[in-house]
Amino acid sequence: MDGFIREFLRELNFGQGVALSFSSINDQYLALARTVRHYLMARWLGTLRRQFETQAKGVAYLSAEYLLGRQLGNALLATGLTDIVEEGLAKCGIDLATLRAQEVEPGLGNGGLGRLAACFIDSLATMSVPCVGYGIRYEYGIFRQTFEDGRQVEQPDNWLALGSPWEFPHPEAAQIVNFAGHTETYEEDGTVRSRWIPGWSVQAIPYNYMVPGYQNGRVNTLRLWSAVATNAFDLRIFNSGDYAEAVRAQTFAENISKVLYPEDSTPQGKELRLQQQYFFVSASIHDFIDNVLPADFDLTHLPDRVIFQLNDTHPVIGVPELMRVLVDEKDFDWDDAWEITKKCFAYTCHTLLPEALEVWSVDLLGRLLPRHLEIIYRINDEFLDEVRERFGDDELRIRRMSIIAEHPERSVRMAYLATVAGSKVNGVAELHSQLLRDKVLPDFDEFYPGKFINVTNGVTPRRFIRLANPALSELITDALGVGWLTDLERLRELEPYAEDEEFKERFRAVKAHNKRRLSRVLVDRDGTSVDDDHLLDVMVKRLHEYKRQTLKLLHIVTLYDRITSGEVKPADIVPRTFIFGAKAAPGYRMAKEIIHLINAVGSVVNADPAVEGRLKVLFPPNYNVTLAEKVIPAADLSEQISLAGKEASGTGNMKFALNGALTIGTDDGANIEIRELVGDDNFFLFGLLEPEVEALYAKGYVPSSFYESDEGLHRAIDMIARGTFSGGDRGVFDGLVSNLLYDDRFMALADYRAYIDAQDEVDKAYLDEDRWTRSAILNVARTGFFSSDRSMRNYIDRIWHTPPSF
Ligand code: 475
Repeated sequence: MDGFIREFLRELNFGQGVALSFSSINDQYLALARTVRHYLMARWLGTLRRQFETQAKGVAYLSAEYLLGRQLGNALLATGLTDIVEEGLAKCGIDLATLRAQEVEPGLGNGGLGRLAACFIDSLATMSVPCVGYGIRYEYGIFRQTFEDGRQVEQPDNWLALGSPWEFPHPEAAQIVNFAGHTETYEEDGTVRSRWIPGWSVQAIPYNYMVPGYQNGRVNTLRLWSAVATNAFDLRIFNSGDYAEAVRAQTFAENISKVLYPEDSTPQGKELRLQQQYFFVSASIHDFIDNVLPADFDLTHLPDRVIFQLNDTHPVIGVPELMRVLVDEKDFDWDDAWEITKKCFAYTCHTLLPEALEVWSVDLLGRLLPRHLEIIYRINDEFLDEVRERFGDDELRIRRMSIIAEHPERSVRMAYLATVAGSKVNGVAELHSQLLRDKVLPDFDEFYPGKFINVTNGVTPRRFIRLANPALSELITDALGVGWLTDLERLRELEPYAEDEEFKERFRAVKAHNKRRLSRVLVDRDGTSVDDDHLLDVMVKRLHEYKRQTLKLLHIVTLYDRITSGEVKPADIVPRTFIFGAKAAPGYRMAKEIIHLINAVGSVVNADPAVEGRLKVLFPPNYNVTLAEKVIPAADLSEQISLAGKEASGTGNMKFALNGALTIGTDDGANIEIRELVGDDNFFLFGLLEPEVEALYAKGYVPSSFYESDEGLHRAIDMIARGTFSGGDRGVFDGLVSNLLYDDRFMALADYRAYIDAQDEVDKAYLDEDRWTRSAILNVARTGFFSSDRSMRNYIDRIWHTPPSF
């Protein structure tokens, strides 16, 4: 420990340049972070050296998003230094928890997809599998959400402002990324070839981040790219004397990595977004070839060294880019290049919503990446020839399968390109993968037998159990000993403890402790609190109509109505605190109206003495990974209520179950697998099944008929429409109410009655404390399957073939 104190004070004095007695909390945090990273440095360098020596095959994970969460706690856990550091700091009069709270989380992702990438790279490091995560170092991550009069207001997330002790810039390893211009043909050795004469270029500067394995001596790398203007570009303009123009060019270049697009699941087709995608993918592919492979490497063998995993379609432009590198830069002939490329990519799809499938207009793509468009056309021509060979001139089929869509405008379907190029295509939960094959890409499934597989998502137990829930972790370790954190199926051994009175008592104490801890956090950040004896009912996820936060609201309004109308006495209702956490994409109007309504309902319910102590609605702003780590361990009930067939997987659902919350959920995404594992008795299932949803759409869904025929629903909607939550003003939520009554694309009204009935069952179950605890323990014991280590094992065995290295 003395060694640690010495190192820490040295960092504070010589790194940060302050004396302990004059240091701010931020000084102390930065010095501590740098001290901790020293302890990881030897492992990192060792990993890089061994990687270079063995040249083992590795994963290059290509993702536009990494929603990492805070780094300090995870780094301490990985090194096993937490206790020493805590005691050492205490000797200096410093509280570790205070320094941990000082860290601003890198919010370089929107939601599930970005958080999944962060869980996956954690698991790969822990499993000693070679992996480089490639992405973008956004200067501004996901916006900070505030509320003004109940409405969402977005603030810039300047996460780098107070210093960024976890990153290592490497300007010497910069890559040049070209854009625009034109292509020209030329003749060489009697063949006609094409080449790209780019119009402008930017530099991509890599910033490296450590990805420490859990106490295994390995540290992998996350390499995020930042855009700056190229020197050459600047110089030319500077020399022409136009200083102002030169500075403008610099700003233009730096815009590329300026900000994360806050749309989740709804691509906007913006040019800057395509620039971001090509920027990081091109830099990454070149980086891998230049810096990870030896100088004399024969790229014929590239598939033996790397698999580029495409995290959704955002990096799919990497397919024509690798073709361009091989054919135009490395002189491969087309067919050989295509054989190599097909083996080097695999594609994960994360959605089923048609509007979420990314397309780029040929016009835009041709302007920004003219050579890539040519390559895509040739890939498509040869692919469609193969289709014709198999199926004859089935023109409808050809149109359906073409990578190039003709309507409403000519555009490139990125999911199709990824499917044609990828060695495997995977969905993220059983149902999702099934629907992907049957509904989204059926022609491709027929054409490529065996290409489509399922890999159910997972979450890292290091962050989401050990770090987020130390009290539960200690209880588990007391029962099972060590080792379960890297072998999560061992949680099964907890099953007998579901009948053990002493264990149950301790389990309840853990939940109570986590509720108090959450309450303190909420008091500090928003001046709200959670009541100890309330059932804590939580819905945290992006705000989306298909996720149906509105259905949750209808339940709350119904309970409120039952009390205020005198139908039930306040004392006869199970007291609940509801917590919402959700950001809406800034341009998604309906989502923003739903946020407004949640806040409006909260204001009225929380201020009404008639329900005091019985119902409380909290909506802490700016839900992020940091808050998730406090909310999830405290929850009793996990809300997973998407319309069946719409949520690809969900990963929050897994985190809740692993932390001993019971799920109320539809037959959707990974909910299905959770229920199968925990058992029907320990899961509250409700709602239409996916085929029933389809049947109802087909026959013509009339939401108002549900409103007409269900009194509870009628009353709840009328309360909103009447202005109960808007000071009597009927206009405020008119759009939202009309949408529910006359459109309701995601069938909240159709599922309302089943949901309310299931919630009434929840109340009954909660009143039986013993039964509830038993179920909660069984949820923990039976969901070890959802470790992202297991997901990674599936990818490794079935897609990547990248065994652990050392
Ligand atoms: C699914 N994000 C979850 C999770 O597999 C699933 C899309 C476009 C631009 C930016 N972000 C996105 C997503 O599509 C996304 O997060 N999808 C989610 O991926 C991990 O568990 O069901 O909705």
